[in-house]
Amino acid sequence: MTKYQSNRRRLLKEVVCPHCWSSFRPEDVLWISEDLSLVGDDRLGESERVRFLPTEYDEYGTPLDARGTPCRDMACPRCHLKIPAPALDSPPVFMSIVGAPACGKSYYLASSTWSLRRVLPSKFQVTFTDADPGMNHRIRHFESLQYEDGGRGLVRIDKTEEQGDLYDAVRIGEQTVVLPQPFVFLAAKSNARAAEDDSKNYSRMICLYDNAGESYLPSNDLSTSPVTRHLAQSKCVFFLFDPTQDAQFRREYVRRYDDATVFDSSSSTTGKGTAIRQEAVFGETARRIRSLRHMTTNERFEDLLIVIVSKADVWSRLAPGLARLIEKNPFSHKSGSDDYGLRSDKIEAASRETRELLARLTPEFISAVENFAKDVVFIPVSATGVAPSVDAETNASGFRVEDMKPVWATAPMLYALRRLAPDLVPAGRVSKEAERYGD
Ligand SMILES: Nc1nc2c(ncn2[C@@H]2O[C@H](COP(=O)(O)OP(=O)(O)OP(=O)(O)O)[C@@H](O)[C@H]2O)c(=O)[nH]1
Ligand SMILES: [Mg+2]
Repeated sequence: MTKYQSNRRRLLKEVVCPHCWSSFRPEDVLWISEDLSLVGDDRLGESERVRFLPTEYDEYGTPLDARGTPCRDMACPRCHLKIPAPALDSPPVFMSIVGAPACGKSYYLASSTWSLRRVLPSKFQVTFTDADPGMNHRIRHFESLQYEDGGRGLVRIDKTEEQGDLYDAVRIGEQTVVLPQPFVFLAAKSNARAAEDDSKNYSRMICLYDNAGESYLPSNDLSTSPVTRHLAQSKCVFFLFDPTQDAQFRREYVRRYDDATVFDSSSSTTGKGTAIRQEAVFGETARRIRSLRHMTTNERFEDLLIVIVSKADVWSRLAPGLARLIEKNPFSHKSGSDDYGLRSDKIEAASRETRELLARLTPEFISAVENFAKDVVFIPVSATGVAPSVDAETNASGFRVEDMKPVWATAPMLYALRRLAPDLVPAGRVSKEAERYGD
């Protein structure tokens, strides 16, 4: 046991790297030198700081680099990329965000993390923070761009690219492997709640991945670019189904309301829907999961599959009962207490209504999903609450920060946490009182 281990906190037996998903013992973690003269790494390149296994420590047990400078940052022994400190003591929960190009993945992610930063501490006494601010800078940028700094006219989150600065290139053996940058959050009980219950499960490290939709198309899964292989680890797969890209949804909308302009503006770059069939994207995702997890053809996925039916502001008119249900938050006060709990019953009721609509309009998608997974929940979400506007001069589309009103953006993650980390998100009590006050 190293000094680091004995001096600090209770470490996990096994750490999983959020970049390359290899597992290692905490005592094998590498440290990143602090002294600016110590540069050069065989996996990351000449300009990267030196990675090393420490042998010298200061009086506080902090590892010292070859120049005697105390070090703060750790790295994975396999890929050498930086590991956030909570990775060593908070059990990880991996979650993948999957779907066709332009289905709304990046908007959903930004609205969800932006909303969770508020809802988890204020309602559930759980802090939701960046496990490493540097690693989450892109999502922070999206959150402030789209939800915080108003008064700048129309703004938009750019399409996620398949290459560039969202990925890290690492030399592993003879190959250069391209890995997606994860977003890593720490969800931890607030001090008050942790003091009340002495459960060992005080916190979780939540690792989320947002790929370009194109990375889920067949033939885009290479061993040198394993950018979607988080699917092997994920305890929850969020698959976004975008009704504005579905011909049947469009037809039904035109039949009922005689106008599909809102569908056109919300399916973004592709105008009148895409040529990509979403059940084919789901089929390819299922194929990858089967192959990565060595599942037989008939075996069913046993982890949680949440189908997020995105852009609900556009299509929820097709199901008025559902539209009313999602006007209220899916959490409620527990009677006689200031604490809140999650109303899974409301989410499951919304799931049944959403499934019914999908089964009527896209039976092929429902059948693909339900043949693959045992446990599927359908959750309607609107990341924006409104359709995009178009700038009259530039013809570019975007959203005004002032207009943004996410609907049920926290529901998928709260539901997943309730199932995967129930000590963090308690159940809301269904009481007459709660119903009366509309909680
Ligand atoms: N009406 C409406 N439109 C949305 C919503 N979320 C996203 N959009 C629109 O859909 C477009 C695509 O959303 P993105 O989040 O960039 O889609 P993506 O799935 O990340 O796409 P890729 O990065 O290409 O894979 C956006 O430019 C918005 O115009 C929503 O909640 N409601
Ligand atoms: Mg994107």
